[in-house]
Amino acid sequence: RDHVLAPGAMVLGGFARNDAPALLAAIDHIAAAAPFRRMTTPGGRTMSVAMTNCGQAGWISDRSGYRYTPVDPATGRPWPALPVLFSALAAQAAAQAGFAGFQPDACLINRYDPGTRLTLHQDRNERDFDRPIVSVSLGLPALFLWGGPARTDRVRRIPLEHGDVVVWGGPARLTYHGIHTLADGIHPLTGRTRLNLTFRLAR
Ligand code: MD3
Ligand code: FE
Repeated sequence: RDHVLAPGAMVLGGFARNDAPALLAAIDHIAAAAPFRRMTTPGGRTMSVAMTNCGQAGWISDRSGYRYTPVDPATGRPWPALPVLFSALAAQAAAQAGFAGFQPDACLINRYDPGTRLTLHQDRNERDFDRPIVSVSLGLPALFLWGGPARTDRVRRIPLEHGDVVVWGGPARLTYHGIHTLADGIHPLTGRTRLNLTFRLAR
C-alpha cells in the first residue's frame, strides 16, 4: 500500500497501525506534561488546531512569529523527551521512503476536533530542507490538501487515514499543504479526534 504521491512524497499506507495504541498512550503521557494549547499566529488569530511537542525542540507560534524553542513557553520546562518508539518509527518510515539515517529532534503533535482545519502553508522553520518530514495520522480520517510550490497552485485532496504515514522530502519538502475542515465522526481509539505527529530535524 506504499505509493508515491508526488516526487519526494511517499504514502506508507497503514505503516503505524499496529503501533497506534502505544503511540496514543505516549501522546497522553506527553500532553500531561506539556498540555495541548491553541497558539496565536503573528497576525493575532487563534489557530483552530491544538498543539504540543516533544523532543529537543518544539514548534511554536505567537505574536512575534513561528520558531522552534527548547522550552515550552506554557510551562517554562523543556519539552518532554521524544519516546524511543517515536524516533524508531520515524527512522523506519524515512528509510522505507529512501531517506536513510533520519534522526528527528522534534515532534509536533497536532490535535483536530470536528470543525478544525489547517490552512495552506509551507513548513520553513527547519534549518535544513534536505531532511524529510515524517507525518503519522491517528484517529479520525482527514482530507489532506496538497498544493504546489506556490500558494496559488492547484490543490489536490488526499484522504489520510488512521495509521497512515507520509514521508515528505526532496522536491516535495516546500510544497504548500493543509488539512480540510475535519468532518465529525467517532474513531474507536480516539473518539471525536484526529491526531497527527510530524517528525522533523529542526536544528
Ligand atoms: C508536506 N500538519 O504540522 S501532516 C504541520 O495533518 C502540518 O496535522 C498536517 O502540516 C497535519 O505542519 C499535515 C503532512 C505534512 C506535514 C509537513 C509537511 C505534509 C508536509 C511539510 C512539507 C511538505
Ligand atoms: Fe505543515
